[in-house]
Parts: sequence; structure tokens; C-alpha cells
Amino acid sequence: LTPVKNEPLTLPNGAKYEQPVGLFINGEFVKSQSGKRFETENPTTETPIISVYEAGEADANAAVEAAKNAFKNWGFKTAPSERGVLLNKLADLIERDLDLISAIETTDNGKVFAQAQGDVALVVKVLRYYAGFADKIGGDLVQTNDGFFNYTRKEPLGVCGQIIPWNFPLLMWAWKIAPALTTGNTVVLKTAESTPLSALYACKLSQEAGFPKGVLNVVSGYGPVGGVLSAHPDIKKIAFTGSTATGKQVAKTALTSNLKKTTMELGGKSPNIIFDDANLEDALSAAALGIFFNSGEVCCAGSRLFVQAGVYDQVVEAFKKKAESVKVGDPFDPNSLQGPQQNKNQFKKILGYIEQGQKEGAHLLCGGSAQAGPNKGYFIQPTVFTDVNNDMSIVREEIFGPVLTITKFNTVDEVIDMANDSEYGLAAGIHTTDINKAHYVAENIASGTIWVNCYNAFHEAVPFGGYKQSGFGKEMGRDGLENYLQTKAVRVKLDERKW
Ligand code: TXE
Repeated sequence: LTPVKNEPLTLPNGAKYEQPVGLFINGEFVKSQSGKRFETENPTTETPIISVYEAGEADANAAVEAAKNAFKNWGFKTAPSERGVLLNKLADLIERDLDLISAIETTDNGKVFAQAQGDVALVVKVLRYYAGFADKIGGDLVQTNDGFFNYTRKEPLGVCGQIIPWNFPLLMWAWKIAPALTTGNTVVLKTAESTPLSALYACKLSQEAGFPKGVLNVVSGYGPVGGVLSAHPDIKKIAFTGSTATGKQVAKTALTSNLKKTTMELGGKSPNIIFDDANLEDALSAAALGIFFNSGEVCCAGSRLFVQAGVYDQVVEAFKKKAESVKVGDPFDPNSLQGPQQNKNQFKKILGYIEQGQKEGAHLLCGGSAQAGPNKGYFIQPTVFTDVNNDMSIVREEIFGPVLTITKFNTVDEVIDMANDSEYGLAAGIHTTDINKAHYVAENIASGTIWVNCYNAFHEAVPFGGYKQSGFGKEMGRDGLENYLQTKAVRVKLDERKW
């Protein structure tokens, strides 16, 4: 492993710092064994930011080896409270550098700066939340009254492979590493190829916090390195966030290689329902947040809006105004509410869906084009379709952009059927002032998260994860710990009384 120096970088907002560019293996930034590097692009300007080392199979293997060696101590010898102390230190350092890290995220991902600050604030909370569990994990005493003493131990799994996407680069890093490390596992995480920078910077902070070498390893690279992790015989678990298609591939490889445990956080096409009796102003704001937050690149985006007949015309008119008022532009401009799409492929994919929607006969209420302007950057206008039906691809498939469809409905049971008519089941929004209706609909919609009179309202203590083809296994909350623990049952036969 050849160490490599961090490189000076100046961000578009003027921030200057040393960006790590190496692979983070065994506590050090190192060159890839092939020496290959790849560029990461600023989606606002379509210009390269910096190049980082690209992991290949040999690098992934070296990272797994480091994690395997570190596990012996971290998993079974390190005091659990020490794991918590280190995670808390890391949280403090990330909080110290919050503005710099947010600027890195805005540059690499394209999200507006205030949203990046929100992401990093949540990163800090997630690390602290899981740090608190470190010394509170334990098994049970099981009373059987049969001459045995029984107990269970909650043990870590070993080396965990984690593969993350580009829409919330550092937040996904934190959602993955925090529950894994607090429970005593060690990690090899692969960032998305188009957003490697913030996680590398956070790894530098993990050095400063004093994590033992090899506990946390991060490799930058493309899909095939994710494939190497999914197949690796020394990895015991894979946590994946990304598309449903790639998730299926990863799960299959994980299963057929060595029966790895998997958690899958996949795509969505989440319904957001406004009833006649909703507080319309709040519901409209939640609907806008649901689809335009993070340029629509959110797995749980409320991309299918259902509006009850009594308020339909009013909502459509008001939402059009709202969509048209969303300022799309430079993510460092404090007036911007929406930055560029994260990468060129995604940009093209979204424009393709917008074209397809028009071909399929949906009515384009507003937006529909790449944002006119300096002719650089992957900007797309907030786009809304009405007159849609459930056979259209824009209603069925995950677009992952600022594109909303609005559908009229009449009755509660009708909208429940419409909402559930999807292969996905990640989240749903319900807007009503009738508490009974809210609970009834919450119970009857098949999705892992239900937001009532709000949307995208995340909390580190509340589990998140999908139903149906949106995946399985929860992240955040206590549930998030379960994926990283296995239960050992010990039965001790006691001698019969001889005295
Ligand atoms: O996703 P991929 P992409 C959806 C969204 C988007 C579409 C495509 O609809 O338009 O996916 O995006 C790694 N083995 N979501 O192509 O391929 C890859 O390098 C192992 C929803 O970027 O799923 C990256 O690190 N790993 C989603 C990660 O998987 C592989 C967020 C995600 O990439 C791999 C992102 C392989 N064979 C996209 N191929 C959400 N649910 O939040 C790729 N990867």
C-alpha cells in the first residue's frame, strides 16, 4: 500500500482545504494498485473538480483484509463504550467542519448549500444516536426451569460491505457506517463513482478522531468494485442503497457467493395524498418539498400526487404557481431552491421520461425542459403532469428528478388502491385534518414509511426502509442495529444437586 498525500482544492465558494484523493485502506490514504484515477465532475459547471484513485479488485481485497484484521480487536476486545466515544468524536469533528463539508457536498453533488448543511447536520445526529447504543447492546437471560442456564449474546457479523449512491453522499455513508461500527463490525464502503469527495474527507476526520486502523475502509470506484464486495468470501453482510435493478444483482451475488446477509434500500414511486379536508397551504408545501427537495433525487420522493376531487382544481392551480416559483440555479446562491441534477446520465434519463410522458398523452402543466441559462450544468425545470393514468411510464417508473404527476380521486378506498398500485413501497404522504382517516389510510398503504401532514420528515431515531421492491431491512432507529448483529444462544447444563 503506497501512501498518497491529500491535494489542495479550492471550492466554488472560495473554501480552500486539503482533499484526500487516495483510497482509505487500513487507516491511510493510498494509491490504487493500478495507479488509475478518475475525475469527479461539478454538475453545476460540467467541469472536473479533482481526480481520485480508482479501486480495482486488488484494492477491494486489500481493504477487506484490513477490515478482517481489525475486526479481531474491534469486534471482541475493544470496550463497547470506546466505540461510542470514537463515533462521538467523529460527530464532533464533522460538526466542527460542517460548512466545509457542506460546500464539498454542494460542489460534488450539486445540491443547494442549505440542503447540504441539513444533510451534514443529520450526519452528526445519526453518528451520535448510534454512538449512544455502543455500550447498551446485550443479550438476554432465558429462564427454562429445566436444569439449564441459558443466555444469548448479541454479536457483530464481521466485515460488512456497504455500497452507496450519489444523491446523499455523506448521509448514506453515515447511515451505513454508524450502526455497523457501533455494534463492533468493521466496514469496507464503496462510494458512488460520481460523488466520492465528502466521504473521503470524513475518513480524514476518522483519522483525527483516532479510530483504529482498518476499522473503516472506503474505496472510490465504479460498479464492478461493488460487485467484488458483493461476491467476497470474507464479507459477511452487504448493505446496499441504489436502484432496484442493481440491488437485485447485488443481492443475488451476495446470496450465491457465501450467503451474505443483505439489506436493500431501493427505488420508490411514493404516493402523496391530499384530501378535501386538508390544510391546503401546508399540504401544498409538503407536496413541493416531496418532489423538489434535492432536485427530486430522493428515493422516497412523493412523485405521485393524488388530490381529492373537491379541491383538485384549486390544488392544481396553486401547485403550478408553486412549481414555477422554485428558483433553479447555482446551488451556492442562497436564493436557489433547486440545483442541477447530479450527473449527466440522470439528467438525460429525466428528460427522456418527460418526453415519454408527453408522447403517452399526459398534459404538461408546467416545466418540461432543461433549464435555459448559461447553457452549462444539468438543470431541469420543476415539471408537473396532469391527466395521467396508471399505465403511463411516468406514473409507474422511478424518474428520480423534479417531475410530479397529479391524479384526481374521489373516495378514500379508491385512492388507497391507486396508491398501492405500484411495485414499490418506500413511503407515502397523507394530508388530512381527520385523525381517523389519517390512521385508516396509514394502515392500508403498503409502504415502509407514512408521513401524515408532512413529507420527507426524517429522524435518526425513526426506522426507514421499504416494502415490496423498495427493499428490505430498516436503517436508522433501533431497527437499524439488528442488521448488524447476530444472536448466539448458549445453554449451560448445570450439574444435578449433589449436596
Ligand atoms: O444506480 P445504481 P445509478 C435509482 C434512480 C436512478 C437509477 C440509476 O432511479 O435513476 O437508480 O442510478 C453501485 N454491483 N437510484 O445507476 O447502479 C454504483 O457504483 C455492485 C435510486 O447510479 O444502483 C453505486 O455506488 N454495485 C437510489 C451504487 O451501486 C454496483 C439512489 C448505486 O448505483 C453495481 C441512486 C454492481 N453490479 C439511484 N453497479 C435510491 N434508492 O436512493 C453499480 N453499483
